[in-house]
Amino acid sequence: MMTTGTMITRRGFGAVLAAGLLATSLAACANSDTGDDAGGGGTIVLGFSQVGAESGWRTANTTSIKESAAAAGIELKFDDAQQKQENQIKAIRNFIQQKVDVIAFSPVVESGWDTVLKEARDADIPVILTDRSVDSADKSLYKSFIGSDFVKEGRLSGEWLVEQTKSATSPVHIVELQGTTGSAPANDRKKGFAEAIAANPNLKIIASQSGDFTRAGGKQVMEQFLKANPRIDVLFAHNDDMGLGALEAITAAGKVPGKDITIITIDAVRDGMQALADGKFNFIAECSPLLGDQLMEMVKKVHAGEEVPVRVETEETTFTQEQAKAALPNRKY
Ligand code: GYE
Repeated sequence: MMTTGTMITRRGFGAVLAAGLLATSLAACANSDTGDDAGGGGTIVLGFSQVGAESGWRTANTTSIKESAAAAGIELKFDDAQQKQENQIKAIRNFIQQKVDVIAFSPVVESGWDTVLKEARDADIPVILTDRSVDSADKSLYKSFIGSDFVKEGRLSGEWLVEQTKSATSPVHIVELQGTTGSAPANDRKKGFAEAIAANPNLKIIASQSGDFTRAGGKQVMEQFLKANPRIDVLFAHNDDMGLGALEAITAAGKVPGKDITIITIDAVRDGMQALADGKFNFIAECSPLLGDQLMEMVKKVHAGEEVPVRVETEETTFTQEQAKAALPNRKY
C-alpha cells in the first residue's frame, strides 16, 4: 500500500541520514544523562516484533536486523510472532511495559492495529513499520514505513508475462499462489499483477488461493490446482518459497517446471535464484530483505526526536534465467 507524504528512495535516504547523524549522536548523549532508557547507560533499546520464520526471505530479514542492531550498538529485544497477529500485539504491549525507546515491527496483516498503536503513542514510544505497512487512516500512529513497493513487484511480474505471451491467440491459463491472507504483500502483489495482465484479454487467472508464503503451503495448494485443472500454463507465486514447494507438486504430476508450466515468483532469495538459473523458474521480481541498516539509522533519528520521511522505498530489480546465473555467485541471501 502507498502512504502519502515525503517519498525518498534508499540512496537519497543515505544522504539525508548522514546529515542527521551528528544531531542524532548529540541527542543520544544528552539522553544518557536522564537515565530514562530501558537499557540504561544511554544505549537505545529497540523492541522488534517479527512476523515469523515462514520463508527464506524472512530468515534473511531477521539476520539483517540482528546484525545491523549489533553493529549500530542498539540493544535489540526480538520477538517472533509465528505468523499470528495476536502474538504481535502481545509483544508490542510487552515492549510498552518494558519502556523500550523505539518499537519496530513488520505487521503480519494490514488491518487491526489502531488500538495497540495508540497505546504506544500514549506511552510516547515512537513506532517504525518495516517491510509491511498497516491500513490505519491515522498516519500519526507511526513515524515511518521502510519497505518495498509490492504493487510494483506484482506489476513487473505481470508485464513480463504480457511480453512473453504477446503472440498468444488462445487463452493462457494462470494459477496464482497468494501470500498470507490479509497481508500487504499478498494484497498488493495480486493487485499489481492483475492490473498488468489486463493488457491481454487472453491471460486468464483460473485459480487463486493462499499458500501462506510457505513451501508446504505452496506444494499443497499446487497439488489441488493440478488435480482440478487439466491445463495450467503459468504459475504466479507471491514468493519464492511457495514456488519451490509447487515445483515438487508439478514434478510429481509428471510435468516439467519452467517448460510445461512457466513459473513467475517474487523475492529472489538464493534458493529461488538457483531454481531460476536451473531453468525451473522463468522470472523473479526482487524484494530485498536487507532492511536492517536503514532501520537502525532511523531508530537513532527517531530516538533523537528528528523528523524522518514517512515512506522509505527499497530499490529492487527483476531477474531472467540468464541474469540469475550471472547474479548467483554474489548473492548475499
Ligand atoms: O515476500 C515473503 C515473506 O513481507 C516482503 O514475506 C515480505 C514477504 C516475502 O514471507 O517471502
